Amino acid sequence: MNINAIREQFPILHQEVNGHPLVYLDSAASSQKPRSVIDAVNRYYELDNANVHRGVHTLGSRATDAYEGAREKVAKFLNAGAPEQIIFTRGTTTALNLVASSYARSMCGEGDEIVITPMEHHSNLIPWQQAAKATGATLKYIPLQPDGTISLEDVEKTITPQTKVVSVTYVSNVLGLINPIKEITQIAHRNGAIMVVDGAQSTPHMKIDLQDLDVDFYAFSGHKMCGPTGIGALYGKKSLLNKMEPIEYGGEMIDFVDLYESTWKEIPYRFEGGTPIIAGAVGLGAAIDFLQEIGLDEIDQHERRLATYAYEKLSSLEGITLYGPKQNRVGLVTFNLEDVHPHDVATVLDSKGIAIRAGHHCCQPLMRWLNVSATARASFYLYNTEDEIDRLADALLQTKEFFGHAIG
Ligand code: 7TS
Repeated sequence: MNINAIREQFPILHQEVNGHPLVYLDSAASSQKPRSVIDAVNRYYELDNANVHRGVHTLGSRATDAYEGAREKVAKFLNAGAPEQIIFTRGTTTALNLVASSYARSMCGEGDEIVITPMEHHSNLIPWQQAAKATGATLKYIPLQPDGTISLEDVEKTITPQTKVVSVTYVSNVLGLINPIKEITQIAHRNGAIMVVDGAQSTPHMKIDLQDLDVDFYAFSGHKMCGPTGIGALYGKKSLLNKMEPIEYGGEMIDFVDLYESTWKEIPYRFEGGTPIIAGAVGLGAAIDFLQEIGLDEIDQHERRLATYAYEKLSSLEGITLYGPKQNRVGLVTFNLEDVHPHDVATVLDSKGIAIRAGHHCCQPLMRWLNVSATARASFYLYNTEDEIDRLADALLQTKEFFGHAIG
């Protein structure tokens, strides 16, 4: 991977922030966008913009082709099978809410179980809490090992024949670890449960093969993988999607409407009520082209190298605590500096042009499990370099010294 050539393609990276060259280490929150994605969205608005699936005019056909072409790209990118198994949504949050509201609420009842983990992002936790409350099902958690990983013995113990849904994140946005999704899926299926995967932090960084994983639903966001905000998707197995009721009603999703009764279109359209996110889908398609041209395996390896480098570099700092396992981690490092609040760490780093995230990362139960109220997190993507990690480490050293003097 030629990092300089890649960086050249991201206009936003070439600026100074607070008098220093920008070091963007917050891609787990949202990634930056390459010129090709920005241009694809602009080009769509400049040349092809119209509503989809209705007009007989030329722009309407071009817009429809662009939108449906993006769906095909997503399906191929994830090895999803058929394009109609891809439902465009606003992102991971909307996709997971769709499964929890439509599938889980109609399939779960008293005595049934929904199984998740304490490391879930709120987007993969609250929808299941609410579904459990609405249906009388029991919400159960696979416990975490001391380093934050989950063991397959615990998965075997937690999932039972009463379990209807298991929903787990592929990659933790705090611990940086990769969960054994294929194995958990097999255990879920053996017990007659369906497997839902939160792919928000995996899709941007590693090759995903949904047919090989055999998961039932998979959710992800475009904005974390070089695409625009406001677009993502839910993948579902056809047999399950065909059984599901829409959760939004209106234009685009109907077949026949009468005064008192209506029927729905086939999948995926029945889940895409209203004018869809056309320009967003076009941008997502361009992001997929961009990532595939570089190669997901290359990106994955580059990030693992950065994560290992960052883990080693940061762990040599005195008074730092790093969270999550040392091995098998993707491109992020979550940490705390002794006696310095993570918000103060992020503020000092920002003054040096370094963007990291501080807070609970939408994982309050996980913060409680870690026994902290918040952490700092540096997250990497294909455009980050080892030099930038050196700048992070130097800035953290200065932060420690600054606060050490302030306290002392
Ligand atoms: N699931 C995981 C694992 C995530 O990391 C996020 C966003 C979401 C779901 C929600 O994605 P959205 O696109 O629908 O918002 N995570 C983060 C983060 O770690 N910092 O900011 C957003």
